[in-house]
Amino acid sequence: MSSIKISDRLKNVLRSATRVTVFTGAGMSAESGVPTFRGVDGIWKKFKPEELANFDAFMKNPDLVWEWYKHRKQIITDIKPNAGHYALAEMEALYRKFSIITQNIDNLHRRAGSKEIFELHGNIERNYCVGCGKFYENQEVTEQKRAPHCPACGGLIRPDVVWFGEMLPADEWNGGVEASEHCDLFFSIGTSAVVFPAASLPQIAKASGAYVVEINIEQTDFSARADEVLIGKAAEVLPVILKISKELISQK
Ligand code: BV8
Repeated sequence: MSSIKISDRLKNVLRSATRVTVFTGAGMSAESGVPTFRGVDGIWKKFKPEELANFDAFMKNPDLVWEWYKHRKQIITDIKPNAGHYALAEMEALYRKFSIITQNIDNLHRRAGSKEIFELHGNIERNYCVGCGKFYENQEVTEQKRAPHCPACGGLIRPDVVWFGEMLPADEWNGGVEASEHCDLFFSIGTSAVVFPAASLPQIAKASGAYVVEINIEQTDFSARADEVLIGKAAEVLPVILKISKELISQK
């Protein structure tokens, strides 16, 4: 039996909730083999993510930034959703309303079968031209070593992700705020809660009266404000929560 213990309070909320919102960060995909954002891997260690994930860096050295994203696109191509992604996809059917708000750009929630997903920071499988805005799928551009140029207008093509200093896509952000303001239960999973405005969502949920549960392998800047902190790997904790939810709801 798993060593993961959840409180009676959380069991009551899992049984009675009608609306559940889940907020995820890079730790959600760690067991799929995606390096966490601040644990930047290998050759990229010499760069701080903030130095590469910004528009000025791209315009100053498009080939370097493109090569970093090409490296990350390759990682994403080779990996699969983990048991945590699949548990969340299955939990969706247990509740009247179930929303996922992710900071991740790896598309793993969608590939695991989740339906309502707000991608706050974009998606690494999409690209667009900075000149005319035309979208390009990865297979149209990724084999190019250097930053590709738009056949339609000659502009530089960039990954469709939100860089530091850039606004989050309005629909995704507004959807994420609404899902945080109107839920009975809010999970904050695998995020260091340091990148804003995304990191304000757990606080918004708390202020709106949700029961807020953090799942992480260690304490974060938000832990003290959570109602409950479950220390463990997302891919191990979430299947346990799914199992308990199913049992509680079947007893209703
Ligand atoms: C903006 C896409 C405004 C690119 C990313 C206050 C308010 C508003 C903005 C700011 C502010 N203060 C500073 C800012 C600016 C900045 C910011 O927040 N900087 C930080 C560094 C201080 N924010 C922005 O620039 C945002 N835009 O504010 O625009 C504006 C206003 C007017 C006009 C113009 C603009 C845009 C931010 C988006 C940046 N893009 N990603 C890409 O990925 O290449 S952010 C990047 O960090 C990723 O999306 C990542 O998801 C995100 C957050 O990191 P985490 O997901 O939390 O990952 P991390 O590695 O940090 O942590 C992993 C966690 O998992 C750890 O806690 C670990 O313990 C845990 N873990 C590990 N393994 C497991 C696990 N947990 C469970 N199980 C495991 N197995």
